[in-house]
Parts: sequence; C-alpha cells; structure tokens
Amino acid sequence: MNEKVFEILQNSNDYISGQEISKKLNVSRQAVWKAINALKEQGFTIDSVTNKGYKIIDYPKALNKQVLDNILETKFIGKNMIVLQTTGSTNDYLKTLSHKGCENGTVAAAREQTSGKGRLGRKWVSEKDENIYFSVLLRPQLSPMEVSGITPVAGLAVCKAIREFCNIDCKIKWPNDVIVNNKKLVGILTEMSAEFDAVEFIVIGIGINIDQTDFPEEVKSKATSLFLETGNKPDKNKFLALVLKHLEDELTKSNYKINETNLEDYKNLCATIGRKVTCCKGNSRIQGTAVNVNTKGELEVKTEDNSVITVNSGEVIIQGIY
Ligand code: BT5
Repeated sequence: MNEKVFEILQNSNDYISGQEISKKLNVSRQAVWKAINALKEQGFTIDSVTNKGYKIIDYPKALNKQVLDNILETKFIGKNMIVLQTTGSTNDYLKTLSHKGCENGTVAAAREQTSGKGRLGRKWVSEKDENIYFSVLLRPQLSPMEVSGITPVAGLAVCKAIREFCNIDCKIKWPNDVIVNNKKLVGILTEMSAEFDAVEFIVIGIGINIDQTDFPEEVKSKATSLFLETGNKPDKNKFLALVLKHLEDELTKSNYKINETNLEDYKNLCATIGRKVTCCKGNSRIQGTAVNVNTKGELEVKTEDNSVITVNSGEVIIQGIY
C-alpha cells in the first residue's frame, strides 16, 4: 500500500487529495492516511494542505527502496532491490537468499551492518546511515576462471561512478579498494559459490564511506569518506543508483573480465600500476614495480631481476600508501 501511495504522489505534479488517492486505489481514506504517515516515518517530507491534499517535497536521506526503485536506470541489477534497516552483513544475507534461488541482479543494501566483513575475516566499519553498504548477486553462465577479474571490474565501475558524481580524483588500489588522497574510501568483498567449471552465483559486496567523519581508532589513519574529501554529503539513493548503473555497464561491456574493452580505463584509474609494491604470493614476499593488470585480473609485478611475476589476490602494499 505504501508503495502504491508513493507512486501516485510521485507521479502527480501537484497536490493530490486523499479522496482522489483513495478512489484511484479503491481503499478507504483511513488507509491512505496510514500510508502517508508510514512514508513520513521513512523520511519523506510530505506537505499536506487543506482542500488541496498531499505533495512530496523532500526525499529520505537514508537508503530507501521506494526511492531507489523509482530512480534506478539499470536493466537487471537492482530490479529486485532489498533495503534492510539493519543486518549482520549484506553479503551473508544475499548468500542465504542465493541458495534459495533468488534472481540474477538482486541487490541487498542496508542502512547498518552489525557484522560488516572485509576479506579474511576482517571487519568493515558499518555505522548506521553514515555510509552505503550493499551486495549484488550475479549468476553469470561462466566458469570460475572466466570471472577471476570481477573484483577489479567492480572497482573500476565504482571508481567511475564516484568520479562522475563527486568530481574527485579517486583511484583503484588493486584489487579491491578505491582510494582518494591515499586513503581508503571503498572496500569490495567478492564471494562465490561454484562447481569446477560453472559459477553458481557471485556476491559482490561494496562498502562506500559517505558521511562518516569519525572512524574508530583501528582504521582512523587509513579511512576517509566523501564528506571528508569534498565537504558535501551526496544523496545516498541517487549515488547508489549511479553506482549500480556503472556496475551493470562495466560488467556487461567486458563480460565480467578485464579485457580490451576496459583495460585502458582500468590502467588510467589504477593507483597501483607504475608504483613500487610489496605483495605476498604463497609464503613469499615479492617486491617490485606493478606494471600491468592482465585479462585474468591479476597484477603483474616486475622484480629487480626483470622477471614478471603475477599475483592473483591478497595484500599489496603500495609504497607511500598502505
Ligand atoms: C575490504 O576488505 O575492503 C572489503 C570490504 C567490503 C565491505 C562490504 S560492505 C557490504 C558488504 N557486506 C559485507 O559484510 N562486506 C561487504 P579488506 O581489504 O580485507 O579491508 C578490510 C580493512 O579495511 C580492515 O581491516 C580495516 O583496516 C579497514 N576498514 C574497515 N572498515 C573500513 C571503512 N569503513 N573504511 C575504510 N577502511 C575500513
């Protein structure tokens, strides 16, 4: 009911009376009034004027399903959009749904995570309404090998969306961060369920710091937010809609890979390439200069003896960053 009342309000250019809404939906005035109050509770500012009716004059600042459904410009990502008030981890939430068969492109976003996850059991700071936390379910008909570059592709999409929306010089730190002024703005956690030659599903979880100014001690020195960098608080719903659009475009264009369609863009936006790095491969530490990201999404590092070693995941320390 709330959604239907929202749609009517959204589609009318001027004030619309409770009576007219109740007629359109064939429900009581009382039901309309309840729905209006529910929308107000969600954060919509709805003006009501005697003899004229209701009109939306402002939208929720927090992530909101109605708003997102209305502004999304994607073909499949977010067509099934779930917005949770709170959850442990949007990745875990979506993985559970995936096992139950939910559709390709489903997005689970949350206003707060109580056990937000990074890689290797690390924590992701996920305070309520400060930032954006969401996960995207994908069911590509590809093998695990063919999607090995998916995290860098997602990083590229997020980096492009931030540059477009906020006009800041952010860069990708291979494989799963977006950074600005050498600090971490975005983290990406990709999880997959697969058989030997077929992906069952992939969940890409993305956390983007938006409004947060005060980070906990353990991340203070390396984290930043869009507000800290720009002095502006972007509209979270519009921004998430744009990120999802870029994600869909990048994944579709390159069929989930780093290849000739996106490699140039990737290299241009990658802070890692061209820098002195230290990485782990197995038990050994490799030092050298990052020279490329290949079609498998692997980082190629040229060592002092001029051999090129590929690294496919894990920690990379860029000299002078983190
Ligand atoms: C990541 O791991 O960067 C992946 C983060 C993915 C978070 C999203 S939120 C939606 C979805 N649901 C989840 O539960 N997770 C995903 P990693 O590269 O391991 O980096 C983790 C490290 O980043 C931590 O150990 C901290 O040092 C730092 N960190 C934690 N929270 C941060 C934050 N909000 N901003 C910047 N750095 C943070």
